[in-house]
Amino acid sequence: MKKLFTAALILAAAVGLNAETIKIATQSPLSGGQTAFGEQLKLGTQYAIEEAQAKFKALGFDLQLAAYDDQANPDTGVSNANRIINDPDILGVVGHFNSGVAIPSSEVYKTVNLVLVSPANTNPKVTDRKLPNVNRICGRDDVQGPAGAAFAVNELKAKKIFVLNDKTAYGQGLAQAFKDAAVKLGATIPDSAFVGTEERSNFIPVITQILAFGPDLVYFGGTYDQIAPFTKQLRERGLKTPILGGDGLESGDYITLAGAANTGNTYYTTVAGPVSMFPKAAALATGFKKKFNKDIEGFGIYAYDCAKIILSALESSIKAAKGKKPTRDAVTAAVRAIKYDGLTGKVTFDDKGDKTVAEYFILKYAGTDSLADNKVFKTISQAAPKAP
Ligand code: ABU
Repeated sequence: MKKLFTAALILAAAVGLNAETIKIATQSPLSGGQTAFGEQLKLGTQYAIEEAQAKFKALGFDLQLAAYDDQANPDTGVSNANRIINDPDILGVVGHFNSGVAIPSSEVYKTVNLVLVSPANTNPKVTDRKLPNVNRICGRDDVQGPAGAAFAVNELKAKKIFVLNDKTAYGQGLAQAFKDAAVKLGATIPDSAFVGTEERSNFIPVITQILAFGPDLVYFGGTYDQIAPFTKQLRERGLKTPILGGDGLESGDYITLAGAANTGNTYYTTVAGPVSMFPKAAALATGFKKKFNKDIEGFGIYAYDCAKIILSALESSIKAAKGKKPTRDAVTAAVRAIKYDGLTGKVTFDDKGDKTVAEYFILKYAGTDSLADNKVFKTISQAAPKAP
């Protein structure tokens, strides 16, 4: 009888019947205007998880993705975060896309020391709170904003700049960082030319203000779903000056939404460089297209690396626990200590969870129908600023 029981156990292990479940969650907008970004984040993570499933099965674990739609909304993110911390199988989170959602949601993860690794959140406050469970592999807006300002003033020779923002933690913070740096470099940006708007469709009132001001550059701290209709309406009213934005502007959906207004006079800085900047991501790009019938974009590659970092931390924690399911505390500590050579470069984290040295890219929309045609003007590698 005992022999039969042992044989049944071996057979069950072999076919994975008694494998314990480990889940990695994603939180990103999977509905609403920023779905293109949210999907990249989810699918990049899914790709890494599916690649690792056989390896984890051999370790005795059934590895799964738990994808949550935070709708780019802080309340939804927090509500999902409460569901996530109450699922004991979830040992790590890749997310969020929006800093304004990541900041309150990460306070919830902190209560159980659940690790978060972000491919996209750029607001300084995400890591300046020094939470032990919060990390990001992308750069920060207090570097991205000044990089955009230097490009606008020194390269595009902008002197009079109108600055818009979407009133989110990301857009407002980035626009402020841009403005402060541009003014220091000699640009003119009076208070009347620094405007926050949550408008998504009718930009005529603010365009009237812009036309009256007569800028030689318009900066917009926001995301593609808002900037594309703004661009269309601005161009329809005859203003041909360059538009510059941050990483929220980098999406294939900007091209679709801007339509005929995608004329090649739109520039952006980004913290998640395009596929062309990462030769090691070529196989991922091909596999992603085959699996999901979509082109991978910068945030998809960064999400893949975030998931791989959590997977690597899980593996080392399982080993340290002699094959048992690791604790959230163990995985969180292993992520912070990681030395990871990813598709986007080498990752180590500083004492507040920032990538020790992050990359920033400056690009121009090519005016074609492919994001991959956009030209990289400049790449900057910079150490994360210290917390205030
Ligand atoms: N950095 C991309 C835009 C999202 C955010 O940080 O809110």
